[in-house]
Amino acid sequence: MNMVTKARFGLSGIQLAVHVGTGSQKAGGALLEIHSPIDGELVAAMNMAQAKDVPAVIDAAKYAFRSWRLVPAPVRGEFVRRIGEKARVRKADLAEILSNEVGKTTQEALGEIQEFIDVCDFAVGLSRQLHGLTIASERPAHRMMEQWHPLGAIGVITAFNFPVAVWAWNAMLAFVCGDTVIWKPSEKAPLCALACQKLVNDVIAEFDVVNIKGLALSSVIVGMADVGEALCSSPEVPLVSATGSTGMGIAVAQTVAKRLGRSLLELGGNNAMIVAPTADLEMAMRAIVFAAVGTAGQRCTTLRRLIVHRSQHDALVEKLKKVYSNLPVGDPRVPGNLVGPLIDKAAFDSMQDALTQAKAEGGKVFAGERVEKGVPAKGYYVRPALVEISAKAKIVQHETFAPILYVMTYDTLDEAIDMQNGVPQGLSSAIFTSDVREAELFMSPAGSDCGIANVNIGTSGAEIGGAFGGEKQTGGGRESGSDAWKNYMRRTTNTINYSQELPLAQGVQFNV
Ligand code: UN1
Repeated sequence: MNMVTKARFGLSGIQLAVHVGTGSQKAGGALLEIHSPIDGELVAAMNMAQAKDVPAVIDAAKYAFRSWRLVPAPVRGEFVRRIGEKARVRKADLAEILSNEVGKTTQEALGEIQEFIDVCDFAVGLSRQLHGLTIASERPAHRMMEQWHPLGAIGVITAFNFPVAVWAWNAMLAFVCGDTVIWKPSEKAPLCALACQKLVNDVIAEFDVVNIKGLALSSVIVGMADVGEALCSSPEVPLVSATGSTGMGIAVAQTVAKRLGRSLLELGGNNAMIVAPTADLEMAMRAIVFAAVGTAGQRCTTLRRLIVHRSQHDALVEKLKKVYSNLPVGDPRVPGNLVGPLIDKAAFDSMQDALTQAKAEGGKVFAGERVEKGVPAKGYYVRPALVEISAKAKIVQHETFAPILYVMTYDTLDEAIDMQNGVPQGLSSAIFTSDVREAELFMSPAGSDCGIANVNIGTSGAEIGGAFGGEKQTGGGRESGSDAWKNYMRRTTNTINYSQELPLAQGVQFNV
């Protein structure tokens, strides 16, 4: 029930002043001001929801679930198809909001909206493939099968850096699975959420296959941690999918586990790439730069550690320094600029703190300073940093959400794999090699311990078709493609007896 009270920038007709959820009260929480990271200007202000507003939103989503779960899955797919159609038509508008709100380059913002469109397509196909198994029964004239049923009103908590794509990975799958969705976006990126909600609301209003008018299939609650906490602690919310820092994920996991709910976590990454002796350096260099400085280092898949074979180290570092010196840093809406601003001052400060610590631990820091010339005033623009450092340095164990690339050397692949795996996080990883044995070893059980292990491409920019997520402190969840849909459903095992006897399993005799 957040009302945008002010909104700047040409939203080309996406009306942001939407009521969210189904309640009629205006949110009465603190005023949230959204300043664009591009130039620090105030772009919108709205009152936030509070924890006490959450139960009404959950009730509405639960009420909607009772009908939505009975709509045939392919019809739910048609609903998602129409969302995807609207997203196609409004791609440029959505990308504009995204770029203004979180500071992504226009190209990357368009890419994120494309990810939304792609996952809609994926979910439409899925709506006819929510398959269960049939299982051979040990008893005569018995049949066993599994069915997947809708789960309920689920919570989706998203981070500022991929506010649209990550919601879409969850929500589009959840919709075809028959769930309803309560979305708590980052308070740093509520406008994207409101724009997406508007799009979904339009599809609901126009839907003519079954009547879903007025149903809260999708709700957005803009608020602070108390709102997330209320969502996580409610036994009415069977699943909470959360993306963000490891600290936030631990809090979510503990709150949800206390009531034995399910959580699906996609948390911090500390992604590494191994550059082997046979790597194509030119290709590796392009992959490294996109992965390390794209989105100003603010992806969970951002390349943070480069593990280079000693024979390649000097040539590669020299190439990288040249490229880093000339990276076009500036207004992300200006074509050609590749590095936009950091999200806010706190992000800038934590980058500087990490660089100070790296120096204290013997790291050789190249660049990383604030850029103030030729960029909009008040934005926190930086020149991405390269840091030559030992893998043993403590700072290397941390994910700093900024463009810092730690560079280390190795001699044997086993040593490189140990370095790659030797951090608490386990999201994405890559190797550049032309040696098939090295590539296979890297992907084998003795290789990378991450959820994503790539060969001859970077760590970021995953396609939606694969399951996305990682191990260890990354939280273990898988979203988006493959069989991630199973997270959003509950499984029932059915045993059906079509005989006139009542044999017991395991041959147990129990003669009544
Ligand atoms: C994230 O940073 O939370 O693989 C998601 C990627 C994007 C998604 C990133 N497709 O980099």
